[in-house]
Amino acid sequence: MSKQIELKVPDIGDYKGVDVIEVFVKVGDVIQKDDSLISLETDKATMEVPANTGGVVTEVRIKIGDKVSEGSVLIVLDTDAAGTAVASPAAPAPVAAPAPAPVSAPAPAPQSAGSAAPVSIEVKVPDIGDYQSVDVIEVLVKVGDQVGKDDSLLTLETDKATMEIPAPQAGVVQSVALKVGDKVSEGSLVLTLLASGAASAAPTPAPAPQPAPAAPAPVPAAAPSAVAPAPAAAVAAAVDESGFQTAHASPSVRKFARELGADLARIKGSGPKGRVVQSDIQAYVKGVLSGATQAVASAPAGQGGGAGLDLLPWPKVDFAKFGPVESKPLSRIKKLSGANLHRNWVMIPHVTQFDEADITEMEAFRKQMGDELKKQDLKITPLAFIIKAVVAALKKFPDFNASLDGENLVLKQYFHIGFAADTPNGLVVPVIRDADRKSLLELASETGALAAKARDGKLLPAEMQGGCFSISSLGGVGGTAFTPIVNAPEVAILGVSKSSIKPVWNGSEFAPRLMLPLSLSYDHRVIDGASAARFTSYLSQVLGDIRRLML
Ligand code: CAO
Repeated sequence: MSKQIELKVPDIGDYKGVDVIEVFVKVGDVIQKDDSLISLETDKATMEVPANTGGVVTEVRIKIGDKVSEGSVLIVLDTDAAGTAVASPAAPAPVAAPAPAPVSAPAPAPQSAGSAAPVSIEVKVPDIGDYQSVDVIEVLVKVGDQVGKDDSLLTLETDKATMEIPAPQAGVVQSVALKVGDKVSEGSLVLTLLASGAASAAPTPAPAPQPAPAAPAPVPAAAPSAVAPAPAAAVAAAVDESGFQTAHASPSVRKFARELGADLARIKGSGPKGRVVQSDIQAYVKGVLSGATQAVASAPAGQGGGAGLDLLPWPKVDFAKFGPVESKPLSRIKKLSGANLHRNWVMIPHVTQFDEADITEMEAFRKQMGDELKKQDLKITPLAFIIKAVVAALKKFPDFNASLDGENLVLKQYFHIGFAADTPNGLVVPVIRDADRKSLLELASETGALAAKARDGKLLPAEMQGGCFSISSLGGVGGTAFTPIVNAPEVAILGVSKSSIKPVWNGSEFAPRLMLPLSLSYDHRVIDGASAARFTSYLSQVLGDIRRLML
């Protein structure tokens, strides 16, 4: 015969008529002792009410928005249902009450008490150097949590670092004395712990806090995936820490979001007053994994501080309704380069600087050389000259031969130049290593060989790595200008369009000159507009007078 018991709201201090803001269970759920049933919110704190026993939920008597007080019935539980893992069979009593911080609560029984009786200890903020009144930015545990020795209890933030305060020993959290936003110093009470085992009889001082490399940085780091060569992981795009901390969500939901690497700041809450609830996180993560949501590192949606891409879902159209169609999968290269291009386009603030180089003389020289080279079965195109000129400009403007690494600029002392190559399967960017040490002819033969390899799909991964700056030449195809996308982690890319004869004023008359259009896209976080204009002017001068390439 089944045994039905009612689980009620325990002693929650002086609070009456408290809002139910989340309900974690539904009829049919199999729950364990200490599983959270509901989340309550007062004007001061959020608290979760755990089950004091396990069983199968047969009735849920409350819903979000209800107001409850001590003794209100939450759910009815069948503690004898087959297959139920009941942690505490002898506990059909009213709910043992973990109460909210800072209200101290009756202690839940420890999971394994060991031979010695558990002892209640106070955990205090240990020696944290000279810091006083340090901000609590995260409370990582709640009443009823089982913690292990050295598990992090809370995160503090000074103007210089974040640090986590570890548990001095294992046990069950009885009460939490702090909340986010409190200020603490050495000796401030963090929580009381029902320490397990004999060793707990004498509370050990908590070890000194460690700098927390994985913890939120005081200042959100510069978009890390801007320098990551691989496509950004979907869910774990850079978390907006300040947004995360101020997001409206309960501690357990925060913990859940942390575990999944989901940025609370980007998640719209469906709970009361826009509170983010667990199902919002699940829906968000599902959306990211299915591609419907973009987890790009941008600021949170609708929060003045630089709204995120709160985009509409991609339009779903039945194209066949409008005429015959054929569906063809994207090539592997297109899928890979598409993800990289998308990230670069979204994460890098692009500006494109346009210019023109007078290549009349360069072309005359190239043609002259070309006739000679033909006899040796060699070909030289404008690209080899452009690579040479780009290397000269990179030497003069080293910020263009750099990558962002957090708040540092990594300046490269080598000159590996990538060039976009159009292949039947999509775009690839082979890299010419040490272009500064190669002659025009070497550059011409190497670009030719790499382009042929690219077209045959035979480029090795090493031949596409280590680039400092890229050139995208559409000169052989056509067009007057375009805006290439910076190839992260590089900070600039040169687009080259088709040269054409134009009338150019030489001081006394218009003369026909062969003009080469240049389009330099750059990362405006690293490069200023004036530097970009200087870079393209210098490039034009060098291409206009190739004797400078000898310098
Ligand atoms: N203006 C006028 N003519 C040009 C030119 C320019 N800027 N650049 C090249 N040409 C000419 C060449 O001289 C050659 O003519 P001839 O055969 O009469 O000498 C012809 O155009 C074809 O050149 P090419 O394209 O075979 O050789 P290249 O060295 O210029 O380019 C490569 C090699 C691999 C860059 C090119 O084949 C290619 O794939 N380009 C496309 C790159 C691309 O898709 N970029 C867009 C990426 S999205 O940002």
